[in-house]
Parts: sequence; structure tokens; C-alpha cells
Amino acid sequence: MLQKLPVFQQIGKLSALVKVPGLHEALSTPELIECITRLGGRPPSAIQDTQLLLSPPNQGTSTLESLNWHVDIATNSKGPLPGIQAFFLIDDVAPGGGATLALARSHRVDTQGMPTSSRLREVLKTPGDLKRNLDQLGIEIIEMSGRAGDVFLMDMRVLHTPSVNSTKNVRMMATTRFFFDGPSR
Ligand SMILES: O=C(O)CCC(=O)C(=O)O
Repeated sequence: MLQKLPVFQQIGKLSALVKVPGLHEALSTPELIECITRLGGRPPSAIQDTQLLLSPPNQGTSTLESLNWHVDIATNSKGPLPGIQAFFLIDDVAPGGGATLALARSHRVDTQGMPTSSRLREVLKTPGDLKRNLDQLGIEIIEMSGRAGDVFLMDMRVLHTPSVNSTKNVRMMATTRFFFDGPSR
């Protein structure tokens, strides 16, 4: 049934089929919230419930083409940090194994020495060697692959996308969004 859906819809569908009682409490530990508070300069004002990010195996060949780059909060790059999204690896995720991809420094667009947001979006739509084209703008693709237990913390203004799981293993990750109100201290 899943295989009939477009690749990225498969993630939402599969994740919605699985419920893990206690997942949020197990992952959003007091230590993590303390770390988020330190990074944000104030405690989060809201914490969203944790969502599973599961991808079926063998979705096709790994590619940087036709991905779904987006931001979860579109705010001013010069303003205070609006939120941090945590990505948890529940199982080992190999490169090409469907981990979330993020564009390091993309939240700094429109600031000194960085490209404009429209230039970056244009590059993302240009066919060819995306990695090289992004390199020229000083932007790096971070693949959130790694070992079970690894946690990636991302400024929610950063562009990111699901990726194709080309491995024979289910991609098992989860995510939680931490939001901040007002200016940082
Ligand atoms: O499935 C993924 O890895 C992408 C997750 C994502 O884009 C999000 O949680 O905002």
C-alpha cells in the first residue's frame, strides 16, 4: 500500500500507523530541555508532542533532486532564535538511509556575507550538482545519519527536507519542536 504513494508521503503514512506510549517523555529529558534552554537563552515557551519519522526501506536511489526543502518557521534571520527542532535517531541510520537533510547556515541568508533567500531558493531549483552549487554559497548539506541515541538540534529557520531511504532498513527517527517567545537574554 505504501509503495503506491509518493516517496515523502510514505513517511507520514507509516509514522501515523505506529504509536509508542511514553516516547515523548523518554526523549525530551530534563537534560535535553536544559540544553535547549541554554542554546535559546531562555526556557522554551511551548514544546510540541514528539512525532515519529519512519521511512520504509528500499525507497529508491539516493538523490539530491526533487527533494522537499522547507522551513518550519519563516522569520527574520536577524531576529532572536524562534525555536529549536530536535531530531532523534532511534536506530542507527546509515548515509543514504533516509535521514533528514539540513542546510547549515541557511538561517543566516540575507545577512552579511551570505546569499539572499531568493538566490538560495533559485539554486535549490537548479538542476545539476547541488552540493557544489551550495558550496559556492558557503552552505553545506548536513545529513542527520549516525548511531542510535544521536540527537541533532536545528534552528527552526534552517531549510531541511526528508530524503530517500535507499537502504534495506526502516529509517527510525523522531522529532520534537521547542518554541521560544520574546527576545533571548
Ligand atoms: O522525514 C524527515 O526526515 C523530515 C522531517 C521534517 O521535515 C520535519 O519534521 O519538519
